Amino acid sequence: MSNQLGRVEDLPADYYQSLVSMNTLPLWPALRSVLPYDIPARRTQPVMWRYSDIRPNLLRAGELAPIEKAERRVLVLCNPGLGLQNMQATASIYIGMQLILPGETAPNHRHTPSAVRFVIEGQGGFTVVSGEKLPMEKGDLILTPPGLWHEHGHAGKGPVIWLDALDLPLIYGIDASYCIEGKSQAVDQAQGKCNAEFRQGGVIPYRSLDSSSTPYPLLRFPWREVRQSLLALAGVTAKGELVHLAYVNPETGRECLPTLGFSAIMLRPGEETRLRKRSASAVIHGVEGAGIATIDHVAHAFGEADTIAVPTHAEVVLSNASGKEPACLFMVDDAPLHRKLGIYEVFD
Ligand code: 1HN
Repeated sequence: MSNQLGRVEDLPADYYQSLVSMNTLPLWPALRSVLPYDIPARRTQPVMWRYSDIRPNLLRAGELAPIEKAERRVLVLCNPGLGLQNMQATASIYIGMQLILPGETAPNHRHTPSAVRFVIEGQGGFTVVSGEKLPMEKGDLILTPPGLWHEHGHAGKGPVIWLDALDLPLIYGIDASYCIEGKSQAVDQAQGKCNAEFRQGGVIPYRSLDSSSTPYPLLRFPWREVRQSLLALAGVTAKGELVHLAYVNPETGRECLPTLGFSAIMLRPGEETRLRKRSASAVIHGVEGAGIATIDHVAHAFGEADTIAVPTHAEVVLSNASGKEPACLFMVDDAPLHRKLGIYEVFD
């Protein structure tokens, strides 16, 4: 164990200066900060963003920033522990809330970061991904995988607001983030084709057994069906066990995007439950009902559309505030990234 490594001040000033002048540094004074013992240095704070704070300011952005001047009209949820300007909810996860108004279009582009939308409110919004028009209904999860064309539109009335989650901090952090603009896509397939082909878990188009035409066969996960699945699972899950569903690629049964994972949790009436402590970071978002999320012993009372950052290695206890109604949560995490890197750990 070495907690007494040499400090910069222990070195002759001229020696240190000469190292700096040739763009080098000694490792030993910095080693413990980049490689601490037993638990990572966690800059991510367990903060909560209240929808009641964000919503009026997002609507104001609708007046202040015309869509042509914004491209995407978004307020970014920035973790103060990571520096607001870095636009990170956790070290790897970007979260924003996006507003589109009736008749507006957010132009077509594709980029290296992976993205998803989770719809918070409004009717008539849609996203076109790879030529497929995907309706946006409250609670729907819509994928825009890396490299796929996507654009948004709004054919209804009133504001449409959704949560964006991207692996932007990761992709930007490896100098790999860029986008390409394109002209508006021709919508050349029946609306929601993927939801007709991959209608239900456990049954997939027969041809999928021989070859996948795309690594992302299912682009939209309707909340209506996820909610029903949560209710069914709740009915057969022992008391004290978490009612937790993963969104997966229906052809592989594995995670549906390369770096980010998505899941839905139902807290039954009166239920209090602990999440398993693990290496991944996460963002929790209220979908239905209200409760308390205690992250590393700090309690956050959450309601619908409130969003909470969960640092790596955190202790998380979730409880439903109601004894009568279920509470539902949507979770984004970077567990797929950890698994790919061979660093995924569950501690209990
Ligand atoms: C993006 O492409 C969207 O397509 C939203 O709606 C937010 C934040 C950073 C980089 C790309 C979108 C984004 C983004």
